[in-house]
Amino acid sequence: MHNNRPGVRAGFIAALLIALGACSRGGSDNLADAACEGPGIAVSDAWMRAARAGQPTSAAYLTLCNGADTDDALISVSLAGAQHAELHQTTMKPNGVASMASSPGLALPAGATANLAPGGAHIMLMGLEQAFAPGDAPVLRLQFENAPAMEIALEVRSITDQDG
Ligand SMILES: [Cu+2]
Repeated sequence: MHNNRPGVRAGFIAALLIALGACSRGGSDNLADAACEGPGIAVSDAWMRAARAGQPTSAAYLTLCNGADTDDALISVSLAGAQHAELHQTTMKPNGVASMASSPGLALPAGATANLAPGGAHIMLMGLEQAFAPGDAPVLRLQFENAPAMEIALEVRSITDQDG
């Protein structure tokens, strides 16, 4: 039976190293370890929550993969049909209440993948001028510190019950 022990311990140490690696990134907790191959920045899984007519706000999410050799940052976003869009970060307070604040930019180190997903970083869409329904393809414009600006069509998903 005790033959199993080294395996168990190795597994525990591996888990510990993964946890330490996650902490050492210091604040960039949206970064994932998924491999990212160039050239340039690639966007995937870009979507926004559907919005009814008259609804003032919604949120958009996406995955950014910086395949370039240089660090970059997402510094500005805008959406056709929304007066204003900005990067937000949702955090959980000690009392369990979620709150969000605008963040100045999203760091994209060379080779890193950043996930904007419900409960974390997101693109806040404000001053909506129209409804957004599944089947629409609103255009999101992304501006980076170094890479050229990019326009992508968002998939609209009928999830409206939650902010962030
Ligand atoms: Cu927000």
